[in-house]
Amino acid sequence: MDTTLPHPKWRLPLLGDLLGVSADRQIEHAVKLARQLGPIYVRKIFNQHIVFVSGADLVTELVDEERFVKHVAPTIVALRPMMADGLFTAYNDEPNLHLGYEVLRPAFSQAAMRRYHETMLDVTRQLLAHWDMGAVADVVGDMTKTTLEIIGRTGFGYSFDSFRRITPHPFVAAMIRALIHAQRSLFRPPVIGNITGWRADRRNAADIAYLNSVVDQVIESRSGAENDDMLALMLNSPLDKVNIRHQIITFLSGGHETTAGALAFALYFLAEHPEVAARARDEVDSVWGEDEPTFEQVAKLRYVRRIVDEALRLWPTAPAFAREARVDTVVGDRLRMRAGDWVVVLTAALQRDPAVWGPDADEFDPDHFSTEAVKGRPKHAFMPFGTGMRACIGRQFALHEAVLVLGMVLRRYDLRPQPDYRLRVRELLTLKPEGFFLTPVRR
Ligand code: MNH
Repeated sequence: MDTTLPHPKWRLPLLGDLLGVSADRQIEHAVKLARQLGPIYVRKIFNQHIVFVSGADLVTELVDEERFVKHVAPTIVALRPMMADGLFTAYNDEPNLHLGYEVLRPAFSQAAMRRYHETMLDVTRQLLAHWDMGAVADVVGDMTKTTLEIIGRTGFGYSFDSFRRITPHPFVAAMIRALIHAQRSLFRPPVIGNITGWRADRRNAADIAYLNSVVDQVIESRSGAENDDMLALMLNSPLDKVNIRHQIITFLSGGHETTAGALAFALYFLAEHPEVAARARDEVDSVWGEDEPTFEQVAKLRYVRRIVDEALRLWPTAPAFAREARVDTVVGDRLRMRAGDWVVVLTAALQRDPAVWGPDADEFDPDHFSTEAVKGRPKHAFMPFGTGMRACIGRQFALHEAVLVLGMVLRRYDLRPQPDYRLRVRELLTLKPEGFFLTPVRR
């Protein structure tokens, strides 16, 4: 790999550029470096050189599926103890990747979304009932309840009873610990880290065993009746039991974390921008009226959808993905790659590049997604759901869910932020606002 690219100054023989950058500040740091060093740079982390790309022209080459493919990067490999050859963590040549796609694609068709709509609505009603009590709302906690409940019930006919709990379901707690463990394992010094980390490893093994036991319960509680959700599709397929377990963990976690984060960021921006909230509410009132929305009416909220897009532009909750060269190739005349070499596409920086998004790239403005604005912009400057063959399978699911929830919330409440709150972002493989509360007040 070519290492003559711009790079940070500090180079320690053992740690590389890691000095002073904790495992849970990696994205923040990577974005800062992109601002200092430009659209492509290289970092040394331990003994590995990693290239970060955030320029739209370079990225436009990297999405070319003839030359590049998803790379299962170390951040994803770290999840394999939990998700093995499930769809997200599978290597490109694993048989269960292709079989899994074949089996699960129908669960993400438009017809399937139509079937999930009523359940999504029902969970949203529970959120509103909860917020009707008028207390200060823990936004990330409540969005997590909402999205976990939605994926549990639509995908697997299983409720975590999230809204009847004071503390998060133990499944969520175990998953968060497992994610923290995976994230930290990436920054363990080689060899010695495995010795000092044995206690954490043991804890993690217990957490994963617990996740598996919950999933087994989800499967057992299935009555066998006619059903066409994700679980039914898998149980009636050649996928083996162990792989089904890994797919379920993949969907339960991937299916709720990123969407909960996206909703929480959108609510943060709505609370900070009452003029945007007012315009969105006008749209909801005129398109939905007083009734509960039908499936078709959700996608008609064009402005609310732009709010979701804009929140995902500024804070892509899955903030990066990796691309691997399939052949020897050169990217933008400056990056020579051998087949198998890979780079990180830093969406979190790409989507704020002033060269593409203009001088107000850091400002929240849903009109960044007006028809005219979209027309004048390179297609690949916005990729919160990744790209190509292995782009997010849950994109339509997440968008339907997010627009539905925001529409229902906007129609019913004024959102009062805490006056002194400054946005802090928590990184746990995905991004979420930290310590963000607001008071929903009935109109
Ligand atoms: Mn989702 C892949 C972002 C919601 C299931 N998802 C990806 C990728 C991104 C992504 C980016 C590509 C990662 C990569 O290239 O390595 N996903 C999101 C975001 C949201 C989201 C920002 C919500 C907002 N994802 C969902 C939902 C589900 C889901 C909801 C399931 C119900 N996502 C997946 C799966 C993959 C994936 C499964 C793996 C696809 C693959 O690697 O082939």
